[in-house]
Amino acid sequence: MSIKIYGDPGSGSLRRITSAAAVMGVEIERVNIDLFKGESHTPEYLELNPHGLSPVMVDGDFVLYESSAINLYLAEKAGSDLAGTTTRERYEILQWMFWSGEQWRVFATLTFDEVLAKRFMGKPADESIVNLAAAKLRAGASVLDAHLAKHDYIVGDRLTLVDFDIAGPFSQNERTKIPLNEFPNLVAWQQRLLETVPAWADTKREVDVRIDTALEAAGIKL
Ligand SMILES: N[C@@H](CCC(=O)N[C@@H](CS)C(=O)NCC(=O)O)C(=O)O
Repeated sequence: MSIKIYGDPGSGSLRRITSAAAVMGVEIERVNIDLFKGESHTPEYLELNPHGLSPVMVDGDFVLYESSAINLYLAEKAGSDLAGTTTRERYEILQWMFWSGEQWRVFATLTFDEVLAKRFMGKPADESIVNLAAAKLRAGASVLDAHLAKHDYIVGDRLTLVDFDIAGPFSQNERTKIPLNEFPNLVAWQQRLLETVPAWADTKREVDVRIDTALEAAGIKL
């Protein structure tokens, strides 16, 4: 039975899973949901994830949400080293994953909601939220930038799942204008991922086409 992944092709979180699955050679069946049409809030979808968020994984009778948890599950199933091979490596990956969820991506998502999602609803962005998120992102980015001055990847000088987690905000930064380009080592690491991990480049194109097409259809110029 195939592993189903529900998500919108424009989602940076779906991208974290589809990229990791491709690198790990895990076959997945994509189930498209349209977030612009609110399809993560239908009664059927809320049975899968009562938070109304995507992506969601369904593997037989096992339903799992949160992209990092899904990636860890897929890595364990595939016996992949992307989740780390030693105790130290595994816990460093978890450390950065928790940090990324609580202190990093959340501010990129907040910016997306203000700058993009609200435009689709015909509402203006709340600049105080955008500014707060930018300050938080700058604080995180300056630590990442110093870390990446000494390392090619986030953990262990090779690609792991947490590179996709922390790179997630790059999925929308050209549109949301979050301040990532001020940090040269962060940008160089992102470029390295795009050049050395074909799935990361493929999924960037998928996100760009999906969001840019939706913006054009709605007549929104950023
Ligand atoms: N922490 C979650 C983030 C999930 C999330 O923010 N998903 C967004 C798309 S990237 C979503 O489903 N938004 C729909 C909504 O807010 O209604 C994960 O890592 O999977």
